[in-house]
Amino acid sequence: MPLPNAFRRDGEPMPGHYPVELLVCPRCHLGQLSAIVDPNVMYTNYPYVTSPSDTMKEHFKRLWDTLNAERKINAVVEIGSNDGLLLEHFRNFGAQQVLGIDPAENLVDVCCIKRGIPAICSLFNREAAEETLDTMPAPIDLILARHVFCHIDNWRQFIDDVTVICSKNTVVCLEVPYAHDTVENCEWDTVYAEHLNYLTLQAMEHLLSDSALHLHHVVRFPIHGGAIALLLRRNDAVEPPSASVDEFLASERCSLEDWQRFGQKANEQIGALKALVKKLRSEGKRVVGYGASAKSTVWINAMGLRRSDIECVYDGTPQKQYCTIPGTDIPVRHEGAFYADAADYAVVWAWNFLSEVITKNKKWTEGGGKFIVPVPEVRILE
Ligand code: DWN
Repeated sequence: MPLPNAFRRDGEPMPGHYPVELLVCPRCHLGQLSAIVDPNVMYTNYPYVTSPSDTMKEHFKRLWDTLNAERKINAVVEIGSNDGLLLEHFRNFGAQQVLGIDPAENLVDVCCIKRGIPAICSLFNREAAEETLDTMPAPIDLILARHVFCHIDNWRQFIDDVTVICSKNTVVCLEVPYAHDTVENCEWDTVYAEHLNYLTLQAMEHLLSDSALHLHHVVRFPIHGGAIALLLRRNDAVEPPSASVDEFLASERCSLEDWQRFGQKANEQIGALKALVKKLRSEGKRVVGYGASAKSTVWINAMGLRRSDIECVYDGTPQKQYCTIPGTDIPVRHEGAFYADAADYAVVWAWNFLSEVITKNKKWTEGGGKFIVPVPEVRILE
């Protein structure tokens, strides 16, 4: 599989391919990739920007309300701050001190220059942790890492480095895709080189058992197909853990058999969408993609489809437009051209924003266009 975000324009070298194989621990049912790609290769110049969609803005507000209720947020550090969109929202909600940490030079530029939010351009490591302590004038109330923790190979080192910047009152929030949801909804298209781990709470409990932090509170969010916010506190924190930790542990369903069924269902889904696209094309219908997500790279390469099958994929992200979907000859076109191009069918590879995509393209569907939604079952929205 090519790297899911290795979008290239004409003349730029095509990306390499990497094995994507999911291994599952028989005891804690943690999912892990068998091969680790150097994060510098994946993230130094990163085209993915946090979606500026209404769905994401609503999520930011929900997350702020949850975390601010846990502890009033004045000083917040975001690990994996991308282009600073979340920190800009948190500053508007009331945070006085904000600091981002992100390895993508292109995104840190936007964060610092466009949004005026200070950021350290680095992967999170001990050096970045120490620079954070030197940079933040006040004790840190919140350390936030959204969809970062499961991208990290050495969890123990990450927890140790986070502990360096934690005070007794600091809340650490790791927002991660939840393996329980990934398996239950057959979100197999989120299995790719960036996602090294598919987290279970059992694995988290095991990891933290001999660390300076503990699971303090767990909150579920619908974003990205189902995510959980793991709130960690230092072991000397005064407040006791909430009942949510035991409730989630008791209800967690992610057995070896579940994972095996997940693998079988993924292959069925790949075959189902490929057959549907081929059928529509044989009937002379035009088929495109909507959302040049990492998920679209995974689907299109797994199905082995070409431009003769999927004409193009539409996307609103400037860094992806006029590129090709990694590993294919399929062009990424500006989202603004979608209606005028008037394709017959569009596969929604931004299904985690489905309601928003449907709403913004009502005119197209009213004119006869039909969306195909690939998860959890391949289906045409009539
Ligand atoms: O963990 C990760 C998740 C959080 O984000 C990263 N490893 C990579 C990335 O995954 P993704 O690329 O699957 O993320 P999205 O946010 O599901 O991608 C949606 C794509 O669709 C973006 O390229 C933006 C695009 N889009 C659009 O063009 N118009 C999305 C919406 C909602 C739209 O209206």
